[in-house]
Amino acid sequence: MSYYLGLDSSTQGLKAEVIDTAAGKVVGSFAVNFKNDLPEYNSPSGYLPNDDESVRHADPRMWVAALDMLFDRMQKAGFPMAKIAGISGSGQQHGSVYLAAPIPDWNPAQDLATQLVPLLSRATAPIWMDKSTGAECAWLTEKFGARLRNDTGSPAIERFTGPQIRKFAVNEPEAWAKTKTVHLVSSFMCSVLCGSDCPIDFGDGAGMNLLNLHTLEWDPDFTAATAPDLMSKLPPVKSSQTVAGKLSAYFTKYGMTAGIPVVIWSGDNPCSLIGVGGGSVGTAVISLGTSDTFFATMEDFVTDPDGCGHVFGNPAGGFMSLICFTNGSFAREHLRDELGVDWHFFDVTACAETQPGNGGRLMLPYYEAENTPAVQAGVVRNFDPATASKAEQIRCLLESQAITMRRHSAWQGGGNFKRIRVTGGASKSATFRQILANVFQAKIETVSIANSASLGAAIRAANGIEGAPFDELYVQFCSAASVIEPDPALRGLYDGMLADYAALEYSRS
Ligand code: XUL
Repeated sequence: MSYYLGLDSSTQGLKAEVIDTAAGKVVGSFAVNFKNDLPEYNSPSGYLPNDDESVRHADPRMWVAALDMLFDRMQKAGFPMAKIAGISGSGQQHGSVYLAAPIPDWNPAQDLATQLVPLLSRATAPIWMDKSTGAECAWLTEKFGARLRNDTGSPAIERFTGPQIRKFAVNEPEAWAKTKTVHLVSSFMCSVLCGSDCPIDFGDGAGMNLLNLHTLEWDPDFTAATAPDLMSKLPPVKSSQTVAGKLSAYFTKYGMTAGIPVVIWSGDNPCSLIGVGGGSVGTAVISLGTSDTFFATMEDFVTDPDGCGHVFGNPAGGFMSLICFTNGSFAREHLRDELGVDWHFFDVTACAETQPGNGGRLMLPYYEAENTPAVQAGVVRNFDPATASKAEQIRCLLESQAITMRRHSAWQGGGNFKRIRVTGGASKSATFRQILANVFQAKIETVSIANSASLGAAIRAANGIEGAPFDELYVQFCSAASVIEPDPALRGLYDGMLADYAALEYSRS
């Protein structure tokens, strides 16, 4: 019997899924929530308060305290910890941890958070929500132009780790000089498990503006320009199937077996791609969260000519795309509050009362500054909302969100996916799923496991350790829970609206 543990160190907490590959089922799901379980870190949403709204840093002690708490919880719940044969993990992408000393083999007499303090060269870790590196991005763009995008898969992006490292090195040169290692959240948590520094994988490494995706090595020009001596401070970068190390004996206090293999961690989006069974060509994934993300396995390495999308390493080999739409559930919640309706009206009644196409009504739903395309906040409609019913305004938002996803995923085949798997809170809405099916003219499938990143990590552990092929693991753990077929009669309608949407976008820029 082989149990594999997948961990997900996410913005709001730490989650775990354990899979049994012999029985083909999930045998345990556990979680620690930063707001409810670790209030002493003053980070209810996963980051520390800051007077500057653009700055979003987290306390890395909270991440390791969550690890102690999670394992303690699993053991106290009677979970057979000794049956875990291997571990991998997923981390919120782009966040970075700065260490002045190597990760040691931990002393079981003290907790992890206490032992971490003397190792840190920077008390806090910038996370993916940080938007404070505009100047650094401008500098890197000026220096490298399109080369940055062509070689790393992304233009300079505020939340990406390279610009974040540069800001720290320029503003705090003494602390930078003391820094011996810069970890991502993923490689940091993996190192904590192993009690020694571990590498970064191609999936998460590609979110740094530092990894050359043609050579799959740290790019000497980008690293040299980003910060002094950066190359010597980065962990090695390795394939996502690498066994990074062995579990530290520290964790035997939770009943785990010292020395079991730990597969290199990856980013949460690469792990989710695996967790929803999307690691091979042909399936795209839409994750409907605060932001909506669209990601897919890529046939070839291509970059977004508009500079909005990203390319990351695919943990199953090759590459994956990722496009992030800031105004996802954020916009849906905003409109729902504005109209004063409940979720049942929003998710069910509104679409039942209106027709596909909705009289051609479209909107650019930029309730807050949008990533894709990169524009300031400001909602634009091609109609006067005073002339439309609440139901028509809601259908307009959902159809516009589906159309912008199709439009901005076209660079990597967005119009041609025949199967799309949807996850995230808003994927519960069957009407939104039907709109997505019609706009993309693709089957829309849901999956039964909500925590796709931790499930993906567990699958990656089974693949990396047992050698179980991903396709077999997808059949075991990622089957579709529901399928919605597109209505082929609506193809022409939405092709036309796609062109109208593009015209509306141009009219704004
Ligand atoms: C992706 C990104 C987010 C974080 C969330 O580029 O910034 O999806 O990974 O955890």
